[in-house]
Amino acid sequence: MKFVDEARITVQAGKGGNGCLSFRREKFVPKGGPDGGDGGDGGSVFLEASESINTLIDYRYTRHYQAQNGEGGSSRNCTGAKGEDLVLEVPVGTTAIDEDTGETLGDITEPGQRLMIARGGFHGLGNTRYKSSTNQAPTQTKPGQPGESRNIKLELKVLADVGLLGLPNAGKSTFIRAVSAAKPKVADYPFTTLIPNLGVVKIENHRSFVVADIPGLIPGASDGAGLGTRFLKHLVRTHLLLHIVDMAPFDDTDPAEAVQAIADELEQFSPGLAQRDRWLVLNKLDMVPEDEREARCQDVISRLQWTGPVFKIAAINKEGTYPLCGEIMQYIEERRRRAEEDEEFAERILAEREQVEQEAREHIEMLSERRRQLRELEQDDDDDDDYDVEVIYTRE
Ligand SMILES: Nc1nc2c(ncn2[C@@H]2O[C@H](COP(=O)(O)OP(=O)(O)OP(=O)(O)O)[C@@H](O)[C@H]2O)c(=O)[nH]1
Ligand SMILES: [Mg+2]
Repeated sequence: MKFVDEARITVQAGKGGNGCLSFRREKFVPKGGPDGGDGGDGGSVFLEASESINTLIDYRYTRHYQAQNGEGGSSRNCTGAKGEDLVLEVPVGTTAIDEDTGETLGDITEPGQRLMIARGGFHGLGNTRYKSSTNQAPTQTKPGQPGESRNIKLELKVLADVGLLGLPNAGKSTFIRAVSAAKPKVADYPFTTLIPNLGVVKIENHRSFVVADIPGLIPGASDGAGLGTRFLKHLVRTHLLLHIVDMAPFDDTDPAEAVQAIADELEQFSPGLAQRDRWLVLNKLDMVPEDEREARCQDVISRLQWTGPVFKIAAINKEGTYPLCGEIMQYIEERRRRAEEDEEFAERILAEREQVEQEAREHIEMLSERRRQLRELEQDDDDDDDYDVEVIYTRE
């Protein structure tokens, strides 16, 4: 699922330093010539692509960015120092748009690529520059130019790093509300979420990941029951799946059976996706009396013979969600790092993705083929009806 992450910032490049008005005054040099130096250029503002950032969330918190001004020139023909450039790190894939003109300033597509989004002001000129044969003592100087100022919209198409799985009502949307600024609808009835939505989870500066909340799955979903499994295709590119389990279902569904049912649907949809790392997130523990919690969790874990990571949370009051997000962030960073260092690992991830993509496509095609056949059958049934009527008619 492509989701556009946006941030609006204002950038101000540095002003150029003013030129200096000065004359050489030394002992024995009563009428020294002009010696006012030029100013320094103002610093510019750049975007630079970084592979270690994958969302624009930091730019929603700090919105104004200013590069340094150039210093003014001084006497003895000293040129002022150039203002330092300001480099803003953004994820690969970011597009910068000038909000006021609508003009696209550029796309950042390669790691390390730089794009200037506000040019620093040109330096001013000192009076030395104006010396000529006819003017030996110029008093003219030029001030530094102002730096460019722009309102910039940053846009990034993000993909989910983490996918949420679970029965309807398990608390998937509540979880995404607890950990991100996304506000999907939450309600105490199944199928509240009808379309997938994404949330960006910020751990700290430059550390964030994206979670996809998809509609709940029910047994038979891979055959089209409920809203079906087609939304699972949005999880193809995730690194990790969180399996959210309602530990206090009002209809007394067995949580272990609920987990197994979803795992079966996942397997039907794509065996490759079923192999992906999946963490168990036992939710709504605020509804379980404290002295029963451990036993109830343990019971589910042992009946599932679950050996992977397990987290115990109450999404509604954010209990346990912060440590979970910390672990997710670490896991994703670790995978990214490994993919950078270990070529074989990176290739394996790609191959797995392709396999899942292929399986997802085949499954979705199979379902639409089946629907087509069903429609044809219904059509045939209609024909039969017509036929029956005809027979009755001839008999009469
Ligand atoms: N007590 C309690 N209630 C919760 C918790 N998490 C979610 N709920 C409630 O469970 C109900 C379902 O939550 P949702 O977040 O809408 O569930 P969902 O998994 O997104 O459901 P669908 O969108 O239908 O698939 C809501 O009434 C939530 O308030 C929790 O930790 N504790
Ligand atoms: Mg929901």
